[in-house]
Amino acid sequence: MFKSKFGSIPKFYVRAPGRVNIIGEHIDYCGYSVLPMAVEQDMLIAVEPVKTHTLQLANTNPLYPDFSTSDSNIQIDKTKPLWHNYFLCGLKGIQEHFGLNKLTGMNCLVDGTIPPSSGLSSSSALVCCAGLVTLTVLGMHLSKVELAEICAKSERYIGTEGGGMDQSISFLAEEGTAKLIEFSPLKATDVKLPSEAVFVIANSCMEMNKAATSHFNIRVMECRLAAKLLAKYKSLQWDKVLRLEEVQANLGVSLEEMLLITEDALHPEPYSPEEVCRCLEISLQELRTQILSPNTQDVPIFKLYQRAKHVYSEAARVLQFKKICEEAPDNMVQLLGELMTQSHVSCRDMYECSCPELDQLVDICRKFGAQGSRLTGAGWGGCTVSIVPADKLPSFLANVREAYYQKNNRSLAPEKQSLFATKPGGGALVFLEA
Ligand code: ADP
Ligand code: NG1
Repeated sequence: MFKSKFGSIPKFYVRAPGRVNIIGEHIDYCGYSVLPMAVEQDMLIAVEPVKTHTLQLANTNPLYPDFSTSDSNIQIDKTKPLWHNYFLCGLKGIQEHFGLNKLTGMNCLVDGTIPPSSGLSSSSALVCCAGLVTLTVLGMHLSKVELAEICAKSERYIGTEGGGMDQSISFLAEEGTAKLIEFSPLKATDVKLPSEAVFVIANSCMEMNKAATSHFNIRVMECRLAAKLLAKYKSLQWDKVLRLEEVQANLGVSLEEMLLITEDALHPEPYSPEEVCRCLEISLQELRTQILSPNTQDVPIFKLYQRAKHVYSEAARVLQFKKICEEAPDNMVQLLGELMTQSHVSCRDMYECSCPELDQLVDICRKFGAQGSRLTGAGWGGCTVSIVPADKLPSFLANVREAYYQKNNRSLAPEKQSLFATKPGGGALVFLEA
């Protein structure tokens, strides 16, 4: 296909994997550690560097049209998350890092096997792959941590205010181990998963594109506002605070104490923008221009209590999960499963990022032998991840296939990657010709 598109053959190939987040949802952008692993599904890009400053992109999937540009001033339209814009995010991040103002010329053919908008990070895999492609064409070098940080920042050009989990695991993953990803400074530590259990991904078949709706950014802003209100309540310098983790760090208290402080400081009834302004003693204009993102300017209510409760409790569950993996007690799979199910309940009830199909799928997975099950990734659709005792895997897969997919006429098509067991895969790589 590369030959027929560009009349030449590729000089090298780059792959970057998607990921499944085992536990720690919607907390990376609050500064808290998460626990993902890379999946085998990835983005693969075949590349030919060219001397002209022209970028030509093609895709093996006809859903994604060809794109080409020679414009050195890389523009990314935040209102339309078209596929080539994710590539441009990665490219722009690297060019800016090195202060380059001429477009890096190349012909690229992209091939992806990660189901899109399903919580397995197809978007970040594409951004990371494009970043590593650009770095390789330029003949420059960066550490994996630097690459992850650059790509986390540059994916925000698409308009979503994400944390850094997806880009970090795409670069820092290693085969055979999940990772605890910590931020500021970015660090990945091995977490050995139980050998007697299997992690199974099931796709609800409901797609949700983060950049095309405001759901995701509303949550980021709710967490930001909750952090500011909590900081003000505790007489901290609230205007400098952006993330819930900063409040905890400034107070020097435990996550359990932060849950109690949240109960004292915030109320469960939703906050109107006017009430937020009264609490912070700022004007609506200041709220909009100095705190909120462009696509959350007209949000009528903010659920600050519920979002903060989710974040602090989820951050604690991640640490408990890691501790159980380290101590490996006899009932380890059951304990890990309980944490995963608690995480789903919190995502569903406090964070409101689930949907009826995900809830049904989680129930079905638990009914047929999963010790725990939860939505994974941003939510509002996409995939679940379940922990299943290895000896129950065949019956689990057969029963879930029948109860969720066949009964409801939902797709088992290979491209949907509907239901599969997965193991921790390796991170991004460049394949050069020998
Ligand atoms: P995810 O949760 O998978 O990261 P997003 O909704 O954030 O989902 O991003 C999905 C977008 O990524 C798609 O709409 C598309 O623009 C891009 N994308 C995903 N897979 C591919 C692919 N194989 N080729 C090109 N673009 C892709
Ligand atoms: P998805 O949509 O699953 O790739 C998003 C964010 C993550 C994280 C999760 C929720 C981006 C690129 N990704 O992941 O950083 O916040 O939601 O835990 O914004």
